Amino acid sequence: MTVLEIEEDRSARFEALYGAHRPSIAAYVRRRVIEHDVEDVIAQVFLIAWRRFAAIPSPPEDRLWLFGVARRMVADHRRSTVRRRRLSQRLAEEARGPVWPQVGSVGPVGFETMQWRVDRAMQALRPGEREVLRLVLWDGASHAEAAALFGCTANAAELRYRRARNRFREAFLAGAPAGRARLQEFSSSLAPRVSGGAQPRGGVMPRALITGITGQDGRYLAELLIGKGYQVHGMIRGQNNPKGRIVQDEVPEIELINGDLTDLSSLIAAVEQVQPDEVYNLGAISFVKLSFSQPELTADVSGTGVLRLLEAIRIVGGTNNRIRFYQAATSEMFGKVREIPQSETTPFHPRSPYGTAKVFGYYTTLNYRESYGIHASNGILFNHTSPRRGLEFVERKITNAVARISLGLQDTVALGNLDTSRDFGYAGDYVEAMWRMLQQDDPSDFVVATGTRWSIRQVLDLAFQAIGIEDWSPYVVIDDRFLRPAEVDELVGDASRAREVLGWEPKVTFPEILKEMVRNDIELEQAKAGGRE
Ligand code: F7E
Repeated sequence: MTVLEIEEDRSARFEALYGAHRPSIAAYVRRRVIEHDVEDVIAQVFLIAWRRFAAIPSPPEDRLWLFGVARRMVADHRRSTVRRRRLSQRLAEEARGPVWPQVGSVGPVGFETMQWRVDRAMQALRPGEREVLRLVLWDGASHAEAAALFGCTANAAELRYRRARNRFREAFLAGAPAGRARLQEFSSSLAPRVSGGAQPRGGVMPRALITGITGQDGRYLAELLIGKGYQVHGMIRGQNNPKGRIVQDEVPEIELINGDLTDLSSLIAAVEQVQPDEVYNLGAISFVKLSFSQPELTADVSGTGVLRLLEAIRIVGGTNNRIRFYQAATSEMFGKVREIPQSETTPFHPRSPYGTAKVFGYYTTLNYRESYGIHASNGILFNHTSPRRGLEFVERKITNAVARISLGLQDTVALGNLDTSRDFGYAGDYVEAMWRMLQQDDPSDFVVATGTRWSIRQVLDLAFQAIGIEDWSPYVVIDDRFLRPAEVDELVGDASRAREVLGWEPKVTFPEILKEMVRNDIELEQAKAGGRE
């Protein structure tokens, strides 16, 4: 049974406006409620939307409103007496605890100090705001229950709650300058029923959401943050994505969440559910050569995807937005370079659909910082590598081929332009710079590079030397298939600003990491060959 079938003739306009959103609402609901209830919940969402169609605040076609209804339905669906009892028990336990554990660099705080800060912040609120916060946060009431008590719609109650929560945060911070991470943890641990997404969590770990979690940088960053005491959520695309299992085997602490940079509603849902302190946008179509054959998809994922994620952060974070954002910008934006070395002030001249998409992402990040005051930073990272680097990128392609040649599994390696040069660093060092950017008081943009330049010929020298071969020419063939319509000839970065402001330095040199990659590839190839025997 669907509402649309029953009511079709009564509102063509409704159908025109909302029919289009049915698939994404359905996908949203399906991800969150148990299978046999899905159709009912979707039908109810549309029934409510249809009944209140005329009263929907303008613009009436705002699909976010429809998602608001869906969220509340999902929240209602999930609510149970058992859950509610567990929640109040947990709140009572937390309130009794003598000490708030350490968060990041902030030391432990006695509960009394925390209580005092909370009381002060509560006193700074208007009576109506206090009422809604007490009801929803402390008593665990749903927005629908709050609405019944206030005599307004659930939607209005939710809005009122959000406003109150934001003002509370503001007042709390005014009394506790060092308490950003702790406050977010505190208020979100007390916000189990908000919009049906966030659930109560124990502890006081800061939360990070990482897009592109299955890539090289996502995996290094997740490990770094987990080591620093973060709860890490990795966004993953598609159903049963096999890469998800690989990542979880490698770093079991990561919690995976569904979402797609090409789907705004899934990003809103992810940000809503995770309630992150920090969002790292590492997701992209990152292979420059591929971007020439899939330019539109590249623009959508690597360019407009940034805009969508920032929109999700803007919408969920509300006024006085506390979510910090990192955008993985790139040296490819410099393209046909205007100066050597390239720094934060060097003009951009991208040479590929990938580069142009990243320039869009860069300026969008800047724009959300300036327009909405979001703590949003761009890391302009030069090439960085590791044993986890994808086999399509030149340096890993070379180390893997060298390993196979040394084991007699392959005779030659086919490459494109050997005369280009890049500034290569170690990915493990570069994720440290990302994190440092988000710990600054003010958002900004930083070049992250080693300042050293290596041509592809030099990469071949180093890799072949690792297996004792000085003259690699018999092993390398040039193949036009690996050439690009437009090339970036030489990149080398000036990371002085990152050094001065972030105190960041690369620790591993390129020859060191490349040697390690050859060793690792030999091991991998031996293991594979062993498995085949
Ligand atoms: O190419 C040349 C190729 O694909 C490097 C991405 O992580 O870094 C990376 O982009 C150079 C180019 O990386 C082959 O023409 C020669 O000049 O390894 P790449 P990239 O294009 O520099 C930046 C910072 C990013 O942001 C990107 O996401 O090597 N080259 N022969 C070759 N490249 C490849 N892939 N394969 C060859 O056979």
